[in-house]
Amino acid sequence: EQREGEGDTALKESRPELKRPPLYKVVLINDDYTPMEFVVEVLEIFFRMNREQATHVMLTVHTQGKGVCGIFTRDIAETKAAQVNQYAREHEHPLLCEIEASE
Ligand code: TYC
Repeated sequence: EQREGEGDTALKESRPELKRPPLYKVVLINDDYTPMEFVVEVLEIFFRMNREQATHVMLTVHTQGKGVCGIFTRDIAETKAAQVNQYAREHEHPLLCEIEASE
């Protein structure tokens, strides 16, 4: 059992047990070289944020060292992180995107 309180409640109460998949945070890591504007564009393109949301997340990463771009199932999280890292390399920026378990 991954989450507390589920048990065999479904059987006892004949309530369907809806299993939620494990979730993963996609996080951006700060560095000294990637331009702020590029990070904002990445957040707009790959995480469908508007400029205000993207700027807020970028500044969180810049000041706190890392920040959450979104929370997804494992496949989606891995794909998003890989897409961001490939896009950053194509533009010769050291920007790093990682995933970490959530919950
Ligand atoms: N620290 C970078 C700068 O001052 C900006 C930056 C923000 C870089 C977020 C990476 O994930 C990042 N240009």
